[in-house]
Amino acid sequence: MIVKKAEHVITAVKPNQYPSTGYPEIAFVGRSNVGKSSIINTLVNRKSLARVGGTPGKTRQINFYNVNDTFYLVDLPGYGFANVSKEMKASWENIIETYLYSRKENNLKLIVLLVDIRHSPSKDDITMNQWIRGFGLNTLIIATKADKISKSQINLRINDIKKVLQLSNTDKVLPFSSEKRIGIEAVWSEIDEKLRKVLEDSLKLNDGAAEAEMDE
Ligand SMILES: Nc1nc2c(ncn2[C@@H]2O[C@H](COP(=O)(O)OP(=O)(O)O)[C@@H](O)[C@H]2O)c(=O)[nH]1
Ligand SMILES: [Mg+2]
Repeated sequence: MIVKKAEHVITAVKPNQYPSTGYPEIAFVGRSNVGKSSIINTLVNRKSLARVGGTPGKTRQINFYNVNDTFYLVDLPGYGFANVSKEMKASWENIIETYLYSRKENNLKLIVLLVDIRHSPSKDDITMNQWIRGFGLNTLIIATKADKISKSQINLRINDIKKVLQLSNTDKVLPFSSEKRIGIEAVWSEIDEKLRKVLEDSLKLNDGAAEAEMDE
């Protein structure tokens, strides 16, 4: 992916604040502090487009980033932080759930679940994984902070994550590091594939419409 343009479009809470251009969306979800904002910066090659390392749990909004006027990278609120009130937990759950509900049919083409490569997925990660698969969404798992472990450990950790999340053999878990820039190509190639499908589908629709016109 050649990123010619990357800009913050809006910080949204309610669906009526979401962008209305209809561009496909790739959304990032995961625990607070797992590296969601960092991966967005790394993918678009910008130091601080998305705000990194904010007070965990403070960002209960959804940030939309326009890439190349073609699609959005979407930074969803982080979950799983300690010392959070029930109200606050319900509030982020509601924000994520509302987003998934309103975008699953048309806009949302891939949801990327981030887990820390060093740890087994948490209860919240397991719930989130089941939840997004329940929605029937295309899902990609990324194991972040791969620079924090030795190369020889990477496959062991990936296999543990697969096991705990009960993934099938065909499900991918990609190691990633914003710090050491590991895995960028692999993640873009997954995103590219989904965006290509969107384009193919819209061409098919157009073809269908043209054929219908010729039949008349
Ligand atoms: N070592 C290392 N630290 C990272 C990596 N990605 C993010 N971090 C750090 O983890 C913290 C949280 O990152 P952030 O992107 O804000 O996480 P978010 O809360 O999920 O958006 C920050 O201090 C980052 O510098 C990585 O790949 N390697
Ligand atoms: Mg963040």
